[in-house]
Order: sequence, then structure tokens, then C-alpha cells
Amino acid sequence: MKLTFRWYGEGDSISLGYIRQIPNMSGVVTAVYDVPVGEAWSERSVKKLKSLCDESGLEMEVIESIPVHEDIKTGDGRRDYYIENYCKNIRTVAASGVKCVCYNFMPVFDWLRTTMHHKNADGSDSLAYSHEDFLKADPANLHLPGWDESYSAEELQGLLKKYAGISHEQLFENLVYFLNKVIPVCEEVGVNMAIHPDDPPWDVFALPRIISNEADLDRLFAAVPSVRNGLTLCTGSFGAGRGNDLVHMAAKYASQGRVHFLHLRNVLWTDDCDSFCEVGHLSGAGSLNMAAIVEALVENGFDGYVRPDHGRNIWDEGGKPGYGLYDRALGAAYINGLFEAIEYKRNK
Ligand code: DNO
Repeated sequence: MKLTFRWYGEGDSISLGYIRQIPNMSGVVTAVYDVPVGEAWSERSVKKLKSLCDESGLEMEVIESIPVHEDIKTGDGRRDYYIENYCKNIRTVAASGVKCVCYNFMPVFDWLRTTMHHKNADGSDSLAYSHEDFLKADPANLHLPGWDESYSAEELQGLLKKYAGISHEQLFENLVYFLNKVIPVCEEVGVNMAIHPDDPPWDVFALPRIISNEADLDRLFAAVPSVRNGLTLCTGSFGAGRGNDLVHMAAKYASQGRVHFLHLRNVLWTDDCDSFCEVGHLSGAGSLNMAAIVEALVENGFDGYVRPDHGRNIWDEGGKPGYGLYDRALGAAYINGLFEAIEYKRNK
């Protein structure tokens, strides 16, 4: 595996120098952040990121994300124009040595939580989702933590209305249409596409979601069989869905060579419905057996990129929820330990 760390570019309060000091860190996962969704990234911006990484002794082989414009998901408006830009972006990042692109196909909202500051018993705080609080949210007057600045009230209502006519089937067809144009470019330039699962893995506000479980993935890989069409196995996202057998999924998709990127974090299921909170990375902190998941990956030939996903906010760090340095660095150290122990045992 190649251990990586998400870095939000020059605006990130965490320096590349700090990231470089985390044991076994091979590179960063980053993106161009100052271009509107759907537009082409300039070669200059990508090269700039790459040279900053080079100077710090870190690789830049993974992009998270090249975001997908809503017109591509709804299949109307200027979808072909945006798909063309997407293909251009793939060529541009590939020219700077990128090998893997993470993206998602969730309508309107990417991840969704009901609080960014759930208080944990140890005094840390973390992101959490309460089913009860979610039911209280009024789609006509939405205020969601983390999303309030992303859309104006009118934009949001317009988007929700647009999706009212879009079924799961239609959204899936639009994803296949997109991939049928993008994957040939990936094959040409040697880039793996790694779709990120729905987070949480179910429909929200009647918006369709189509990458929530094993059946969804099977359908996607059957429709676009190239192995360039692969997955970001995000344990926290799939793991919030209690019907998802993560160990089985990890083994299955690793053996197919489709797990291009791995997000490792744990979640703790907190009630009998769908509520969960994000916890420290190790198995004992939450509801997922991280060791069994990593073992299933290693045993089935996984050799992709890994990053510690969301950490708790500890030691009064503050900063971007989920993306502080301290707990993600602890997560990275834990991930190193898991892989080392499992690989050692396997190669003995
Ligand atoms: C949240 C992340 C997601 C992820 C996108 C990929 O912290 O896991 O925002 O980057 O879904 O497109």
C-alpha cells in the first residue's frame, strides 16, 4: 500500500512539511480548489501543486476530487461540455503523474452530517449523524452543517426540484454515460477512476443515491467493465450502512483489482436506526473491524493508495472538521501498524 494524506492545497493550515514527517507517508491527495465545478483546470495550477509536493519530497499521485457538475448527474443542460472538461482535466493531471482520481456521483450533497461537533466521552469532538435530528430538517428551509455557504437558498431549492424528476435508474444511466466517455481517456493516459460511495449510504431528502452497497457496485462494474472503473473503498461511508459487510466487500473488490483507493476510518453506530458518530480509527473505538477489513484487502492483493480519513478534533486543535493533523496522524500510525502486522504474518 501507499500511505497518503489529504492536503487542501496552499490554503491548508497543515503544511506539507508536517505531513512529510508522518511515518511512511508517500504522498498527498489534493485538488485544484479555485476553479468552479465543471470548468477546466489550468496546467499551470496543477504543475504548481506538483512542484510544491516535489519540493517537500511527497508524491502527488491521487486527486480527490475532480468534482462532477450537477448537469452531468441530471443529464441535461451542458452535460457534454462538462464531460469534455472532465476529460481534459484527466489528461492534465495525468501529465503531472497522477494515477488515481477520486470522485462521487451524489446529487447536491456530498457527505451529510447533522453536527460537526459531537462531544465524545473523552472530551474530543467529531462529526456525527443523528437520524432523529435529520428527520427534523425541513427540506424547504435547509440549514446543514458544512453546507450553508455552498448554496444559496434559491439554488438549493432549484436543485432539489430538478432532482424530483430523476429516478435511481436515470441517475445510474447518467453515470454510465459519463463513464463511457471518461474511461477511454483514463485507459489512454493510465489513470484509475475511484468512485466514492454515498455518505451516508442511503437516499437523503428524496435525492436518489446509487453507490450505497454491494449490489450497486456490481451493477456499476457490470455496466462499465474496464478495471479503470474502480472504487474508493471508504470504510466509514459504507460502514454507516449496517447491512454492508465490509470484510466481504473488501475481499471481493480487491480480488477484482477494483479498489484503487482506500479511506480508512471507523464509525460507531449509536442507536437502533441509522445514527452514527465518527470515532478514532482503531477497531475498538467503533463498530467496524478494521483489522479484518485490512486483512481481507491484503489477502486479496490490494496494493493501492490509502489515507486516514476524518479524525476527531483532539488536543484543542480546531481547524477544518475531520481534517485536523493530530488525529489523522494517529490514524496514519495505526494504519501503518495494521498493514505491517498483516503483511509480516502473510509473508512469513
Ligand atoms: C469527505 C470526503 C468526501 C470525498 C468526496 C469524493 O470528507 O470523504 O468529500 O472527498 O465524496 O468525491
